[in-house]
Amino acid sequence: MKHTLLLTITFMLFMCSAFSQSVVWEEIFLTTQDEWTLEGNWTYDPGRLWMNWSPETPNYDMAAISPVITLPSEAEELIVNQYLYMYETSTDIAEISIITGSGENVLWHYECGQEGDWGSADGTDISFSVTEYAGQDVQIKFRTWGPTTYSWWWWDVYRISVTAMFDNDMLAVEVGGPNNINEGQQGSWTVKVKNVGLNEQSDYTVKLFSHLTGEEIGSVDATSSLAAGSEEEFSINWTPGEYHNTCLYGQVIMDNDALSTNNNTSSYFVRVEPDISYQVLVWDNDNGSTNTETGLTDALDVAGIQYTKVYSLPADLSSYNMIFASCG
Ligand SMILES: [Ca+2]
Ligand SMILES: [Ca+2]
Repeated sequence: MKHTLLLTITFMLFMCSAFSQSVVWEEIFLTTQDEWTLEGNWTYDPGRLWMNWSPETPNYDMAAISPVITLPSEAEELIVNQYLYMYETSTDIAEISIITGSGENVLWHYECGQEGDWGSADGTDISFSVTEYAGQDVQIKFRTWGPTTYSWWWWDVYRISVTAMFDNDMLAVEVGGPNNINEGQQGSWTVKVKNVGLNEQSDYTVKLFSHLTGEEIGSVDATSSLAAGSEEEFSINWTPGEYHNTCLYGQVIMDNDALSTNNNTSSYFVRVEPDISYQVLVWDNDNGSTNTETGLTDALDVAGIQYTKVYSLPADLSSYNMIFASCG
């Protein structure tokens, strides 16, 4: 009985921590990585940091070392999203370490030359507790060594993040609703928020803004309590005036919120249609290629703009106000 109870409590604590972590630092390698130290075959491409087998190098020992990361006192986990892709069996080693003011500790030691590939090609998470380094300045080090880089294909690192667990932290998740509406017409958008802290919350406000004008579209106060790890959606109405394109974003505001970097959602495109009718033609003229025009039609679809798609150009184009052609 005691054991069952203890297990249940441990499980609940684990569940709670798993649902209540805030991302306090994240790197997804979309911009140049000047602040990283990249040795040997480690390099950067938009979307990943990676070590390639080429140029073939004997007796190699190559590391990629992150800039200094200041871990908050509530730091919980380091999460690495990666893929190790091996070519042949050998004695190569891959390691992930954490460098602190007092030295270097190995978090992960993997005999890649023997064990082979690790993770899936589009990235698999591996996580490490960093509670013992909380409050410190650290660096993350990816290192591999062995007889020759020829035994590798490559090692991809797609994303590195550090999570923390705060008592009070609200997260603005996303905006939902129409992408296309007529000027003067009322629409309703939702802002989803999540309580990623440990405490229940009831005293917070959710707002919706337009990027183009900076206008605050609406504001709603929470009326009930939100448990740790739970999400809630708030509806906000908007009757846009003149036609324009904009992006909306949601915001959550709470007095004692511990982390402000997660209080805004990403942008949500909205097109306010003018009160005129117009005809759009998409001429798919790419010799049967199926994807040449999709960037175009996807953009029109997202904007909610109706169009007629044809494979040969009509003789009479006088009814169209806009004509797009894909060539190939
Ligand atoms: Ca927050
Ligand atoms: Ca086509």
